[in-house]
Amino acid sequence: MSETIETLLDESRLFPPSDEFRAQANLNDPEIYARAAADPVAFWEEQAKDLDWFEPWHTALEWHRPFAKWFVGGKLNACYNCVDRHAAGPRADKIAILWEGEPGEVRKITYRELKDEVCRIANALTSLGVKKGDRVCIYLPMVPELAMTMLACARIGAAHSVVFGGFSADSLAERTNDAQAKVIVTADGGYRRGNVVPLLKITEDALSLGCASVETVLVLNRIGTPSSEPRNPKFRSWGDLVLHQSTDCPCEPMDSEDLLFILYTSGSTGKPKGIVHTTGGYLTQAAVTSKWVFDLKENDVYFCTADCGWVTGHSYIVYGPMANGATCVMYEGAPDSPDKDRFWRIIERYGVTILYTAPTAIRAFMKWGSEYPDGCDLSSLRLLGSVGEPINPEAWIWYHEVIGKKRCPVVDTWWQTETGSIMIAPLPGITATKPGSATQPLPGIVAAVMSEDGRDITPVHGALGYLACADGRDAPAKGAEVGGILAITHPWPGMTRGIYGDPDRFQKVYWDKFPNHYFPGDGTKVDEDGYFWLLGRVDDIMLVAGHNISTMEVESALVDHHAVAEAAVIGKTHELKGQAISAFVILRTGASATVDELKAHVAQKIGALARPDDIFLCADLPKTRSGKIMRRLLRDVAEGRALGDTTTLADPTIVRALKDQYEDKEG
Ligand code: 6R9
Repeated sequence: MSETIETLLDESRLFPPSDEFRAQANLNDPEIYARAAADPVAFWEEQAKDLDWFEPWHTALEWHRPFAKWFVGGKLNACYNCVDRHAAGPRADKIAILWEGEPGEVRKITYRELKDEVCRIANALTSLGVKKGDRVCIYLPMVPELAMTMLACARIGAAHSVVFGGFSADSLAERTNDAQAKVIVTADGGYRRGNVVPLLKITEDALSLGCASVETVLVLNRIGTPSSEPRNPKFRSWGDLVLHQSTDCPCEPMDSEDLLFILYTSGSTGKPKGIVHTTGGYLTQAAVTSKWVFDLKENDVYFCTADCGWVTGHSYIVYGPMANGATCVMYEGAPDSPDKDRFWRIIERYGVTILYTAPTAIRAFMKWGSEYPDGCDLSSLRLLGSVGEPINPEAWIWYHEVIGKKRCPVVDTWWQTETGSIMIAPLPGITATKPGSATQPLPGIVAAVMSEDGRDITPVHGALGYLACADGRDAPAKGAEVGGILAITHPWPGMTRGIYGDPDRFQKVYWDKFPNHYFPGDGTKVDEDGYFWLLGRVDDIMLVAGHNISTMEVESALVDHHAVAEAAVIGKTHELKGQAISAFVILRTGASATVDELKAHVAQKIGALARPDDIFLCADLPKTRSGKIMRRLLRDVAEGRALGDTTTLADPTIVRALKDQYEDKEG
């Protein structure tokens, strides 16, 4: 990480918007920042008016830290805003979803057709007894029915909890039980890199672990294998239940603060947190940030490469773009299937104008070589986005030059499952970008950099550089950066309303760190222009290929193996994935297990995404006198650095021996 910081701070290139882009941009007057800052609540009220409300709100914000309520008293329906209002107007025959399956099938679904499909699914769920307030777990591959089922839930007022298809039976069962889901919607399988992911089999395994709340499993036939015949009395097939349903289904009027969805994200304790989002505030921010940050317009063909199993797929495949009536490209599979030019072929085929992807993918494309994008016509592109982890300047420049041909603004967007929507990002018609910086908080968002001891050290920017720090102390010299911990200091509409069923944990994880601010868990620097440089997590969460995985979660999976006595897991800097999972394991006396067996055990417990890259079997781990494992030193060992401060260790010889052994093994 220290190397990353150094490369970031050397970065001084500036990319102002071109005159041509600025002239056509949705936002091009910097005055919006000052207007929003003058009264953020009034500003967000203005944005909420872009949505269709059945009944207006009476109070814009009720704030009882840490719980916010936005647009209180207002009634609306997210599905109505994303589907019906387009299907009923001039966008009825506009393509909403342009889908490509990994094997190559294409489906083009208009807003009118989308409404019919969503209504059928909504009626099917209602026929299964799903009512407003119930939870539905969605465990589907990236097929249109995934987005449709999310919208169908929103239509009838049921909350969805989408579980990414790469999660294991244990993870699916844990999430299903925590949400007390009544129905699981899954498929017989999905395609990934030419293989079939056996989602139905995994769902069966999850049920056999005990999912008492589940009354029905609705099974989509994606693969079409004979084994997809329902084997369990709870299973109902899509063909029997959905296809003959009526295409009429009213939209449930939802209170602005009614639950829209739960999405699980990794927590430092290992137990996933069910992040709660409600309707009015979430949808307002998702919709408006799509328009601002991606400069989304009527004729755009927008391609976000995320999976709907993550928040990016929720806010920037489904809710944000569709609230704007956009055409969204959705792709089922891997970027290198059948070949490493799959994304570029998709862009060429459909004339994609906006691409939103992740640094881990960009680094893989760089490694594969420019010949893949160079072999395709990418001239339709006009804007590029990045999300999920810090983007290193080298990857940023490659993205800008090789994919964007230096024509397309690059928007690096910082946000989280918990924030609901983008928080820190450039406005492409206004902001001059710097490679590696997400630039500034969006209008209406107020962020700060805090010291470890909780002081607000945000530089207050004046015409000649810094005037002072927010806490009144001396300003840093011009040219210096201020480093610390990111905080969000004012409530925002898309903020999570809590952890499902666990208000104490919500308070503890996000609100105890600073007396008045939200603590996202990220480190940041702010430079002399007031630009934020997000530096990764400051807690025990790893960002592996952009996916959050807690060290504790992987450690628990390892010690769950009968041969393991103790395990310590760290995120080790990795060229492509950002971080790779590296584990140090002590086996029980007399027990034996191979490294491959332990890796497979973790994949089976959590999912393939958590499989450690390397496992090092050792005799001892470095611990403090109070018995805490010092992961910082294990990172030094794994990354081949000189050992940091070892004075607090109970026995400093352990880590030195470990380092020698590790280096012997690495050769
Ligand atoms: C949207 C999403 C959130 C964590 C977040 C941070 C990291 C995301 C980033 C970024 C630097 C960016 N992160 N975007 N770090 N620059 N542009 O990824 O949500 O899966 O909840 O992850 O990802 O560490 O705290 P989520």
